[in-house]
Formats: sequence, structure tokens, C-alpha cells
Amino acid sequence: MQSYVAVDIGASSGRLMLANVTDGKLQLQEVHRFSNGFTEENGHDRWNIDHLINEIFSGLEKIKKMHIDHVRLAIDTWAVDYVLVGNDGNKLDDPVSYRDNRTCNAIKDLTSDLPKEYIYEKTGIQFQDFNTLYQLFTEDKAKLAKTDKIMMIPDYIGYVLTGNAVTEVTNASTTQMLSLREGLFDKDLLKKVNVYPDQFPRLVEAGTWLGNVSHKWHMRYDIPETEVITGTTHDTASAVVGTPGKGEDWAYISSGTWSLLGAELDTPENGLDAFKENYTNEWGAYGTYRFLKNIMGLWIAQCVKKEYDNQYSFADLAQLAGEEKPFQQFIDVNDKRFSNPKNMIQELQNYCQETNQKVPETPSEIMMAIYSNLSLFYANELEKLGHILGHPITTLNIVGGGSNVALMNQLTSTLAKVKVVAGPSEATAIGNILVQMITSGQIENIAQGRQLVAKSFDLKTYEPEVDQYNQVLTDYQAFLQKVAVVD
Ligand code: LFR
Repeated sequence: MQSYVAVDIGASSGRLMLANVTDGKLQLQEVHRFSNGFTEENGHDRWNIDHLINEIFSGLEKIKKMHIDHVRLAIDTWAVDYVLVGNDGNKLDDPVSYRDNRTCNAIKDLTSDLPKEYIYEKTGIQFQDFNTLYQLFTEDKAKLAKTDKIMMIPDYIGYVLTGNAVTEVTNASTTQMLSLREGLFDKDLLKKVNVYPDQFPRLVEAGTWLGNVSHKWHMRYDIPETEVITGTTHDTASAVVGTPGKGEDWAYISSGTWSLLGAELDTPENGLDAFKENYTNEWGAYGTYRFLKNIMGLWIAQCVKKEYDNQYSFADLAQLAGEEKPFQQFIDVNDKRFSNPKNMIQELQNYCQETNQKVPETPSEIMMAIYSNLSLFYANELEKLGHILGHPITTLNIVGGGSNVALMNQLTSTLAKVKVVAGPSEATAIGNILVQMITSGQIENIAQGRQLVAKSFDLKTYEPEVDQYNQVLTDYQAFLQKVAVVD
């Protein structure tokens, strides 16, 4: 029986999930979990990439102890961040986090002589100041000149493991430097940020063999023989593959640190409406596109949880929220101020005070403010998504850790008047595994993979509660208009 390992690393934690197919069902087991986060080092918020790599080996050692001698493995992580590698093949520095504030003016500066419309028409990618394009724009020029290779985080990890370097497209598309038309890095955009096409390892599709974990690692660690596949290296791309969507009119939310809300498309949608609403066309597995919007997501809850000294679990926090009435205040959860504040609770409270609304004080009030406003934001975006795509969304598949928050699933269903199908919460690891199974020839395509997911995991369905909160969404939309920042 073939064993697969998904190395799935998000902004707050990473883990190794071991998988196989038993009795026609996909079985998943978490064998190792470790923390992730950025800390300030040399003036910037940086990821400790060596720590992440060491943890992968610790996880593989556990697998070997389970008497598994051979595995296939693929890595997925968050997007946009990169490692600069010098001529000696070693990293020049720890990678800077996309939440570092070095790029806060970069969109304005870069687009002063290169219109946004031009960049969007070329790339179809949303404007986020943390995109690789703007990070490279603010990068130390001397360091860039010393850079032999620029590698996205999961590609770099794959390179350290195997010695082979590639640039996988699902993640590379988030750089905002790939040309939709040519399917390659866009020379003009690269020039604008002082990098050359050959500084990126060759582009590959998701589902490409990378190589075996190098001999040198076997000398140091007691690990199984490990064949590395370059899968959907972007965690969101993996999550979409692992979403059991059915029919034509479904949308998804991959709900983790971020909530990524969108639809899977066969052709990019980079027209004026999509541009105005800042929707993105990230490249997916097997020629698909992730047409989506980034929403601040559970990051807000993760920060709050830490600020309460982790005395509550996420389940506790959801229960506390349930003690309050929803919609006691409106919050634009995508306001940049929530991206990396010194103190999230304080930031939420200041926001409510500045907008003359009830200030949430207790953990219950804070949590309900977060969940009800995320649901409102989702419902508002679903309406826009339906408008841009030219058909209403009838089913919303919510996957990822956030799919466990029943309260939010129900509120979203009612506000957006859609059926919500919640689960699996492990969609990212599952999508990572499905792509490995396709590469290995164990299943044929995504459709077959999704059938396997639907058969293997319990999904919960929520229907709209009739006549509840009819006016709330309209009032929220009016509120967003009022507080909108024009740039
Ligand atoms: C989710 C995610 C999003 C990306 C953000 C930053 O984990 O990968 O898709 O926009 O992180 O990389």
C-alpha cells in the first residue's frame, strides 16, 4: 500500500499528515505538528525556515518509527514569500514575512509609472501590497545582485530536501509576475523590480516529480526512503483541489489564517469588474484558476486567542461567541489595520469607538464581533462573485479549520441565502495528497479525487434560516461604502 505524506505549513503551524487509501476511503493521520510564526530579526519580521525544515525531518523520523520505509511526499505552504539563494547554494537570509511593513507604500510607488490596469490585464492577480512583486521592489538591491536563485518557500524546502530546484506555478502565480498570455514570468515586470528570468528556477506544473530526499539527510536522520513530488505547493491551491464541490454553481471558502473566497474557473476572469473588485486569478492545478478574494479570516481570532494567553481553545472561543447576539457592530474585517496590529483586541475596540459603535469588551463580545462580521463579509463577497461570474452561487463549500465553526457556517448560509457544505477541515492536506495520487496514477483526475473526499469524510450541511436578518446585509453594505478608503 502506498503511503503519502502531506507537509502542510501555514502561517501559525505546520504538520505532517500521513495518508493512504484503505477500504476505498482516504485515511489521514496527523503524525507531527509544530508551531510557525515570524519574529523580528535584522529589522524585519522573518520566518525561521531552518526550524521548519528540521521539523519535517522530526516528522519523517516518527513515520520511520511506525515501520513505514517508503513514502511519497509533497510540500505546501502559504504564498508570496521567497528565499534568496546565493551562488554557493545557501540562503542569503531568513525570508521576510509578507506581514512585514516594508511594502506598505510599494503598490503606490511601483504603479506610479506602470498603471494598475496594465499589470492586472497581464497577470490577473489582485493588488495586495505583500505580493512578491512589491516585496522584490523594496528588496535590498545589493542583496538581489548577489542572488543566484529566487525560490518560493515550498520550492526552497523541496530544494533543500532533494537538491533540485523548480518554480511551481500555483504558488508562482501569486507573485503577480506571471503573464497569463505567455504562461511565463513577464519580462517587463521582472525588470521593474531588478530581477532576471533566469534567477527563477524553471517553471513546472503542479504534480511533477522532484526527486528523492538526498543521501546526506539519510546520514543525519533515520527516515523512510522519500520521493518528493512538487504538488500544489500553494496551500490554497491544495485546499481547492481538496474541496468536494459539485455541479456548476458552487463557490468555496478556504478558511484558515486567511479566508479565501472564490470559484474554480477554466479560464481567467480579468475584466474590469474583477479588477474593480480586486479579485485574483491564481493558477490552479491542471489548468484551472482560483478566482478569489483574500479575506482577513481567522487571523483575527488567532491573534485574539494569543492575547488571551491561549487560555481558551478555538472550540471554547466559538462557544463563548454563541452567548452573544450577532451584529452588534459592523467591522470592515479587510481593513489593513487588522493585518499586523500590535494588539488585535485593542485594534477592534478602537475601530468600534472611532466608528461610534458599541465597543466589544468581554471575550464573548469580541468573538461574536469577529464571527458575525466575517460572515457578513463573506455574504457580501458572494453577491459580488455571483455578479462578476454572471450567475448566482447556490452552494458554498467551506473547508479548513474555520469550517468547524458552526455558528459562522449558519450565519453565512442565512445572510447569503445559500446552502453551506462544511468540511473537510483538512482540505489542504487532502488536496496535497490527491495531487500526489494523480501523479502516481492511483486516481485519474481532480473529479475522481473529489468523489473520494465526499465518500471519505463527514460533511455538514446548513440551510438558510428563513426571514432572519433580512436587513442586516444591506445595512452592512451601506456601512462598508461609508468607511471605504479611496486609493
Ligand atoms: C493562505 C495564503 C493565501 C495567501 C496568503 C499569503 O495561507 O496562502 O492564499 O494570499 O496565505 O501568502
